[in-house]
Amino acid sequence: MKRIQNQKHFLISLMENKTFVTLELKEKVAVLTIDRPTALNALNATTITQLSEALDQLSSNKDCRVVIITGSGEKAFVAGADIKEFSDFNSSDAQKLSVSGQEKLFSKIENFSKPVIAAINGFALGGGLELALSCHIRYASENAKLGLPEVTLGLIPGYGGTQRLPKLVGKGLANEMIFSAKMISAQEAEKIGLVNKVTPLSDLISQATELAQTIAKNSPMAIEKAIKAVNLSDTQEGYNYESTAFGELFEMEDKEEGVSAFLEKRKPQF
Ligand code: CO8
Repeated sequence: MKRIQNQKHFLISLMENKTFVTLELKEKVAVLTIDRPTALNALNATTITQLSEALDQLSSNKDCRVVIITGSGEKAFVAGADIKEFSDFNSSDAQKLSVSGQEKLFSKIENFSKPVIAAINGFALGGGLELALSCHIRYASENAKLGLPEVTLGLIPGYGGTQRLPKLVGKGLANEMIFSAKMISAQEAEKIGLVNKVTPLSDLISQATELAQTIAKNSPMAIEKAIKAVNLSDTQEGYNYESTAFGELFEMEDKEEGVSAFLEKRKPQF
């Protein structure tokens, strides 16, 4: 693992040889960039492992409050799982790849203790859209195209797409996207709630960072519990968790600071 210090920010290159992910941490916001432009940033096993390791580092790093995931270049966020890597797999290999990807990366992101924002800077297809779906918030650039083309390969989404997409856009629209394999534009994605905001490509990272910095001012203890509560939405367990977490926060230091600051008419320092 290679660490490069520069004046403005801290750049960590993950693994000496094949570095497919870079991490930049600045003013409490980490940007993870998937960097395999010749394969349109497709997710091979090494990239999944490097993303997973970067998240583990950020999980325990108190200087990081929010993570942004994006792709390198101007063409693709991630054009899917690496088709070349799994083309010869048998049933058991494929199932293992799906399960290990979910554990190592997709579920890890969804259940991460800090907000993760996908900055979709181009194609988000198959496993690439599934990666964005596992993030807590999605911003997209005007040139982005989103879709789940797996059925054109005789497959179905294997990194949680059949589960997360219906929750976000409803079953009907999810079925249409999955069965037709059609790509939709960033603007259509915004209309159906698949992305929160569409920006010019040149503004994508700055606008995602602006949101991240707004979030970073708020209580990390409360946000961690909010992520968990929202992830449990639509289940009875979710309502129970929300009440329990709400109670627990009353005995935590961030609530003391937040409420005191309000009463003293000043900004809280978390
Ligand atoms: N995997 C591997 N390589 C890829 C991928 C990919 N998903 N996408 C693009 N590439 C490569 C191309 O092969 C090409 O490489 P080369 O120059 O060596 O031939 C390079 O990237 C550039 O791509 P194109 O020349 O095709 O670029 P175009 O601008 O003509 O087309 C597209 C762009 C439309 C994005 C096109 O590349 C494309 O259709 N890509 C495949 C998209 C796709 O089907 N994605 C879904 C993959 S399946 C998946 O994600 C399953 C997830 C669940 C897995 C669960 C575990 C098993």
